[in-house]
Amino acid sequence: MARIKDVSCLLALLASVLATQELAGKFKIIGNSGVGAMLTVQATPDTVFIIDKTQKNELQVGGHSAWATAYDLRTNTIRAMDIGTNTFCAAGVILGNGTILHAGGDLASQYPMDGINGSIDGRRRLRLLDPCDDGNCEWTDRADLEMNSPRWYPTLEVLEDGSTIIMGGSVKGAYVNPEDNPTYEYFPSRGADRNMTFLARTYPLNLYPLVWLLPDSRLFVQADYKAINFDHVNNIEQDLPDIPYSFRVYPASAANWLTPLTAENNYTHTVNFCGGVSLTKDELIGSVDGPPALDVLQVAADTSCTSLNPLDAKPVWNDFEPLPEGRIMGSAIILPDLTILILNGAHYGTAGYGDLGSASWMTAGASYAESPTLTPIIYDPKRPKGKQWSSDGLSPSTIPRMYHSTAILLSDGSVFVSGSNPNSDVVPPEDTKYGTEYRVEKFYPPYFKAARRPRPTGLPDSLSYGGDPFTIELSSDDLFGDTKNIKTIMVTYIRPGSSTHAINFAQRAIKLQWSHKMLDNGGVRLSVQQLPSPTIFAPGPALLYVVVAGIPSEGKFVMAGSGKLGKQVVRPLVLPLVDVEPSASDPGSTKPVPNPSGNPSGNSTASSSDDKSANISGRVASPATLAVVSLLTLVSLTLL
Ligand SMILES: [Cu+2]
Repeated sequence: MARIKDVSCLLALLASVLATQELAGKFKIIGNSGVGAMLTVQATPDTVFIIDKTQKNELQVGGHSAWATAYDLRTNTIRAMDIGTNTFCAAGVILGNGTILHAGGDLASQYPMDGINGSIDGRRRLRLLDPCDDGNCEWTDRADLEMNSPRWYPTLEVLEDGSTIIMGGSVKGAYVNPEDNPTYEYFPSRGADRNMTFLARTYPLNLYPLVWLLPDSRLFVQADYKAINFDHVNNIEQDLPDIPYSFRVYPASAANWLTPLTAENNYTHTVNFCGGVSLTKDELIGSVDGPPALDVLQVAADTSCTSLNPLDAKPVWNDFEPLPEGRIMGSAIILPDLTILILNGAHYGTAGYGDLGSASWMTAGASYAESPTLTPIIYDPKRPKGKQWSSDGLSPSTIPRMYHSTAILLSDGSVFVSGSNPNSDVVPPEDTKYGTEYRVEKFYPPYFKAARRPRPTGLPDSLSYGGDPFTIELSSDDLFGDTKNIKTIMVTYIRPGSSTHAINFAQRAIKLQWSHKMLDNGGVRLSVQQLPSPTIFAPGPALLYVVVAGIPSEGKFVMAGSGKLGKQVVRPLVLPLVDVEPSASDPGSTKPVPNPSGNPSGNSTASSSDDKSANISGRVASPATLAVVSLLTLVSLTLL
């Protein structure tokens, strides 16, 4: 009996492995968010926290409609969470101590709701959550925890001490900024609001300014067609060239990301924008609180992609391969193999929505966007020109993800895709073209083809700034039985960020250098560098992956820095010792063969296009087949 039970367990395991392999490149509907997923964030292994605006969701909590849930990834079930203030179009980050901060929002219940479903003015509110997987954490949403001033559509970016800057926003909601708040402040507070000229100069196209922390502690900031490097401590703005072709900030909502930071690219910070809306401010805006000045449903989304190194001596915008199809509201997700996935969004229009009937051209319900971009696309700069963007092997979603959609990378390497609600309240899908969407999907990138994922051991719980390397081990099976795969190993550390409005606040990735030593059992021990500095990778939790032959391990949430807010200890970075190449005749060799790059995979975005490791489909098939064969062998051995 025991043997039959073992066999059935193995067969069940094999079936589930094969079923997951089948999902590579596809979407799968996994559950229901309970509330509109306007913002999603994950900071513990098994739970995604979801925040909506105040609206009449059927799900109830505390005697009113819920507008926040915790989504359990183990069971695909939700728990309603009680937030009393209006969270409409706020922003979120994970602070350096692992606490989630959600800041800003809109006026109390300005939408057609009954008193029971009303909310409190959320424009100044700071909501905090110490995330958990056991169902025992709740949002702190208290009147004594507020910002200096009201902020609807503010931007958050985590700073090198794990605190956050809170930048800009509007005093109240509209299509674009109707009543500017051109100031910034911090959490924890550093005192009164400080004026920011750039925000005044980019009004009214300055909602959710696009911001990244730079290695010199300044911030790159982009809004309207303008960009600056911003010394927020001394309030000094350095003008950068205008961004070409189209505006990228909300409501153009171009896909945007920071190039993964690697030793090969010298941790050069490169900001990237793809898509958007190629209109001038005057063409787009009639009045700041009215609908767009023209029929935006006829305005095709831009295809251009452009990037900038803000700290270059003479920064210039560099075009790179355009998108094969124009896209607004695309969410750019840095995957564990450091390719860039873009999904969600639309072919025409802009972000936002209006009151039905407020413009004669409104034929997509309340939505200012039309024609969903259902097919995801992956950018890999190591592929040949003309193929760097590719949807090969990727299937479209069946669910339009229009305005108020979200996407975040999960620890298993899949992407949690949710939201879409270009409506002022809950509207069932049967009542309008783009209704309130509660269905949650996972998108499975191509590496899910693998039958087995690497299972590194010895992953640390935290990374320091500088200091000695840490040690991890991979087995022979983790190398898919082939020591040649050692040269493909990447250790990547990714902060998925907090997703809202096609922005993942604080998303960034770094590739860590390593050296290796063969073990007698055919495995390998890696010595891996710590983080270079808190301005390059700010404190707080992020996912650590080990990628072999393009197949990532499960990511582990690992704390960057001390786990506390405040100045971080930074020590000299000790790089891993000179690498030791494996030798076919002597796998345990310690022959000191220098490794010129310090990391043999060479997987930086600046790498040459002939690096075969970039070919995802090519590198997945072999190990996947091997692993299925070994599992089948195990099954047949058990049967004997
Ligand atoms: Cu919004």
